Amino acid sequence: MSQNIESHLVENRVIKPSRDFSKNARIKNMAEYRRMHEASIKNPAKFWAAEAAELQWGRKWKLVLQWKEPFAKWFEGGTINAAENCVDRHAEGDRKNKAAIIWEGEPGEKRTITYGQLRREVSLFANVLKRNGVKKGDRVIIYMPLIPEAAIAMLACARIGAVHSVIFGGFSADSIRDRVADCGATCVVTADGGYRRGSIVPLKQNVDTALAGNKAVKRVIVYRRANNEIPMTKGRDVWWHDEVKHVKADCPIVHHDSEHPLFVLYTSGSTGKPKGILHTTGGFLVQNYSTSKYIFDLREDDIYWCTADVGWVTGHSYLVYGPLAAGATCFMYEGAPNWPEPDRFWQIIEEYGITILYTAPTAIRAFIKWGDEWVDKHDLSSLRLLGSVGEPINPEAWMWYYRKIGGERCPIVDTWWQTETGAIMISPLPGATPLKPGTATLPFFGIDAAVVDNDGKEVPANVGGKLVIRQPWPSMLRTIYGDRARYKKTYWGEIPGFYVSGDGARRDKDGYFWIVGRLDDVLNVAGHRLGTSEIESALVSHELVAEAAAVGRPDEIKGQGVVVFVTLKTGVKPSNELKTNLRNHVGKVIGAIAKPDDIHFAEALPKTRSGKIMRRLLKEIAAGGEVKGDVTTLEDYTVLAKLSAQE
Ligand code: 7RM
Repeated sequence: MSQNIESHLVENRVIKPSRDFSKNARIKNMAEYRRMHEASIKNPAKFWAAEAAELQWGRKWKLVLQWKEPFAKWFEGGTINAAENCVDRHAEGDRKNKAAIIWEGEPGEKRTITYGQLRREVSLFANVLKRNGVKKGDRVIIYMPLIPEAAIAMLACARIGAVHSVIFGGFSADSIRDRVADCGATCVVTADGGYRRGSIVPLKQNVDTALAGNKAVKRVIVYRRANNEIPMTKGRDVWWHDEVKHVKADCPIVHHDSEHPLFVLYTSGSTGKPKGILHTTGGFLVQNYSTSKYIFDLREDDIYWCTADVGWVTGHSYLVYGPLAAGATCFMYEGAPNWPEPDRFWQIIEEYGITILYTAPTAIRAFIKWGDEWVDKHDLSSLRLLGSVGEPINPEAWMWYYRKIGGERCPIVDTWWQTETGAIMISPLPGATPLKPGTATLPFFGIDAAVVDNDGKEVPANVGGKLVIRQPWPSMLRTIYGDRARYKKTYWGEIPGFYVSGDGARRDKDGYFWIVGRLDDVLNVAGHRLGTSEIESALVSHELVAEAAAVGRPDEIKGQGVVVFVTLKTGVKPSNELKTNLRNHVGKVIGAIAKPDDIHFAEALPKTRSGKIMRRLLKEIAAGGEVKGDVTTLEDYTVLAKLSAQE
């Protein structure tokens, strides 16, 4: 039996960057990319030092990298302040009155905050934190709606060297309780409530439930957002708007060690129990600044919109730290994409003249499902660059995004990275890389990515294996909070010297990386190891299918049978005939080996709050059992009940 993952899906479409885009891009062609990438792999310290030099440091570093596997120190001896780089640096000179954040609330309120104003807001709140006893190194939980104050609170922590841990506004009291305890937080920043699909999420109430019996948390600072009635616990709870009245708008910058912790973020991964991923300051900032600049091709007049919530890593890296370090104008929207109607995103793009849109495949598949008529109502001609992150993007969804949203004018950067990697690792460069729908293409500068077998040996083209990184990079996680042994074992214990990502991948003849899914999800059918993404993409390429998830089910003869859960486009009726058609369609696109044994039609698939399909749960359903695993990261519990109940 082969240990490698097999690949059967063939994608031949290639889309070259337009001359117009390349002309103005920082990296203009593949020769330039290859030359720079090669040099950066031979001497990563040189590349990263040049990028770091574009930021503001208190004291310059002595050593770019100190590597004692698996522990890295980047920019050793240097001191830096993330808030200074994201805010103060732009608050003087030409960008002082430039919009840093443009925000729209779900009910429709609009706010614009310039860099000058952002410095004032961040400084005020940093002083509020200090006034409330928060000191350098203390952990602060941020549990907020997607409002500017979420970013302000993060940057205020960074300013004084407090370590933030942002928790999704969609998570429950239980999730808060676990995370507060795990990171030993002493302060919680929250809001009375936040808006989601027209109703109010009771954030403060969840915090109260989570903190029942907790003695470690001394302060809860509450921002008034939704005006819902909430109780305030005397001696513990204070209002944000009252507190700022007592402090000055002047909070001088203190530079922290480059390796000073910036934040802990709990992974809401689709498998297992959440881990507290720890990131530090200098390296995180450098790689996020650098990737924002090269991959999103940021320009002074761009209005850049990353649709991620601050509660997941994309919100940290590409809604706050990366683009602000680059002095960009960031758009932020609080609510749901289908509120009040499924065209909210397109309306926003038209109204604000968004130029760069960075979103997730789960959202793109939802838009396809809702129908083109919602897109057709709007003028999207301001867009010039599109991005995708979070899951493999099915080639058909990619084509729709390219044609329907990008008007065949905008390059798509399909960016592969993880909470653990802290910043983008594999991605096209929009002015240089010829695109193929469904692949994140090639590694960023300084990133030594490879696809290897169990012994760490690179596999030939089009053979699947483990996606690894063979050299440390600046924004890599430093540890799992409070558990160095688990860090070592999980990421560096499998293949000596290599970071193991947990993803399966293959490289094509051009060296492009195709992610075939999480290795825990790989199917084993009659000795053939099949990644989930190819089967799913084959289904999504059928005109009636919106979304699909493939899992294995124990099979006496084949080892595993293929079971798929399929969501149909709005208005399409499920039928047995359609099942037969879909089975044959997969057979035609991939081959008989991947033909599903079972097809379940589902109204919706179980997903994490960040939109990743939770195949682990579907696997339990496919095997005919109940769902027993951890479901705390599930977005919508009713989806599970509906799936289990149906035939
Ligand atoms: C940024 C983020 C990480 C996992 C990762 C992959 C999957 C993310 C892509 C992707 C294919 C992509 N962090 N993933 N981006 N797969 N193509 N462009 O998502 O920690 O929440 O998830 O997400 O499996 O390991 S994360």
